[in-house]
Amino acid sequence: MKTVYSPDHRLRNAKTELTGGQLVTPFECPQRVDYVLAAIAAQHLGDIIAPSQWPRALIEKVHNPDYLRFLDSAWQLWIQAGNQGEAMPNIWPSRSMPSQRIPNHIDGQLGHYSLAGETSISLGTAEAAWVSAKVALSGAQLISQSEGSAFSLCRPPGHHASRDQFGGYCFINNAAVATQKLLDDGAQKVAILDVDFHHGNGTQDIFYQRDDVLFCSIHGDPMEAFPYFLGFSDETGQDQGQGFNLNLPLPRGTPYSVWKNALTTALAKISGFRADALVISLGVDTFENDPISFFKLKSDDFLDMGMNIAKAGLPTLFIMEGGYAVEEIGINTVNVLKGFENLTL
Ligand code: Q9C
Ligand code: ZN
Repeated sequence: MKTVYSPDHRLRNAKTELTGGQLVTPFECPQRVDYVLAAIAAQHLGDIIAPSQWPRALIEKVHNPDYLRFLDSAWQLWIQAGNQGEAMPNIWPSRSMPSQRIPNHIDGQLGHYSLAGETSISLGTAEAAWVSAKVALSGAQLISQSEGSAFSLCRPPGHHASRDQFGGYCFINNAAVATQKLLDDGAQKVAILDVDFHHGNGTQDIFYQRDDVLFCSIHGDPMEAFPYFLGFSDETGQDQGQGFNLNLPLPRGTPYSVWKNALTTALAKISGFRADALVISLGVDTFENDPISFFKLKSDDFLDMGMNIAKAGLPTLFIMEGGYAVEEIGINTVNVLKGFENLTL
């Protein structure tokens, strides 16, 4: 399987994440990709290729142009306002003051355009997010050109980003960008299976009213886990999209034996949808030793996960999302891809 990768992910190198009332070195760090690349080489997964350039218009199909302009300008506005640290939101248009106005001040803009407060914007963040989206688009192009599978080694991740909000370490929704590209290239229907530990709230929201994209997600119960306010099992889609969204929340301590039953349920839904292509939001933060998650998957379980995904028999694009047990992220990620290939070959 080919991997699309760019070293420019390193432009995202924030120094601060707000967690537990402290500013810590972000869990979502550049070294994550180093470990995935090392495992791709060690396991002989296949060629590593650079992304192409793509028009901004392709990203504007799933993100609002004003949000993208905000991303491009946020760091400069933040510095011009005299700030010393990295840009972080600390006030939002919340229930009691639900304003639609977009403030002039950067502090107000950060609140308008964010859905969580842990993720800081630093110098180079926007540039890295754009490159990550290009990695996703080039992966989608491989699938459109009849590659049976491909891996977009995206960083920063994307599945928490909505049309006009960043958060949860995500800025541009790479899986949504790739899905829309597959549709533009001729796919009639695309299924997305999000196996990251966290619910893919951004991806769900972007496609919630559509019947040409089925979104399925297996994740930590939002009553107990980020993003807390979306990802419940009664969210099944809206209007034309009614019936095209499937959430499978699972409790603390879930082992693979139970997780696998949810996978079977999701794959049955995907089979009934009769998609032309499958996009996997591949987070490996379901791993037992992940520092911010609470499932109990073991490294070998990711091989079985990949094998079962292959049974869908669809052209499949894997998009890198989360995974924060940095030293194991490589083997866990490549195990999914190897498991997929072992059944396909
Ligand atoms: N104390 C992805 O996996 N909350 N994002 C972290 C840590 C945010 C995860 C709390 C988690 C976001 C792409
Ligand atoms: Zn995650």
